[in-house]
Amino acid sequence: MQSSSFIPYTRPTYDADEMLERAKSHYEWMNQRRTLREFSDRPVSKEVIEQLILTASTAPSGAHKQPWTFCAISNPEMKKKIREAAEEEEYTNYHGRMSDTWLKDLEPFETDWHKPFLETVPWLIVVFRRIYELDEEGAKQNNYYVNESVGLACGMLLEAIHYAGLVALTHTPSPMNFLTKLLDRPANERPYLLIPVGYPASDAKVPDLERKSLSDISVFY
Ligand code: IYR
Repeated sequence: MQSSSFIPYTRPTYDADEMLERAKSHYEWMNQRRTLREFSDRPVSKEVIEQLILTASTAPSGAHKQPWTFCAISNPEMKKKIREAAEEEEYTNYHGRMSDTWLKDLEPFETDWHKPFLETVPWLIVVFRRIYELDEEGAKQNNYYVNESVGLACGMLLEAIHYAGLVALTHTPSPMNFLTKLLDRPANERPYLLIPVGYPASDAKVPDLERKSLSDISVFY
């Protein structure tokens, strides 16, 4: 069994006013984050993407197993392959695999099976969840709370992208197994999210949406 040791941990604290001010200004800044579907081809450095991934990897995870792999793709041929495979799946989705209600719910977003942004954008980050690890004997050891852990890491990745002044789309072409094949990922990894990252196109628009109010989303006891 792995033994663990503990080290001291402290953080700055704020008085009540400053705390409230920080909480408010962080909300206001986070509330400016929007999901984008129209990207510029302006390059973003690999160093930036590396830092974003490091930030995502600070997420908590079940038993600290860190059950994630982030594949960052800037290679144009690989982006083209991913676009073609994603569009093939999405074509089928939009032509029968998605229910009428689902299609109706998507109307305000004006999405369809075309995914040109998968080639335009400088980086695609494909997040894989690692459902098990192999121990020294080659036996499978399941990871814990993998969906929760990887979901948290993706949330932190989106926040890091926003903080860097970049934009992203949480894209889930489904089924996503084509990503396992194209990126040659091992059997313990499953695709979780495909996140194009870059600058917004100069004429980018986002739907005029409202977020639910605090009273709609919270209950205090
Ligand atoms: N994956 C498809 C459909 C889609 C589904 C949901 I739920 C969205 O919020 C947006 C799109 C696509 O990317 O077009």
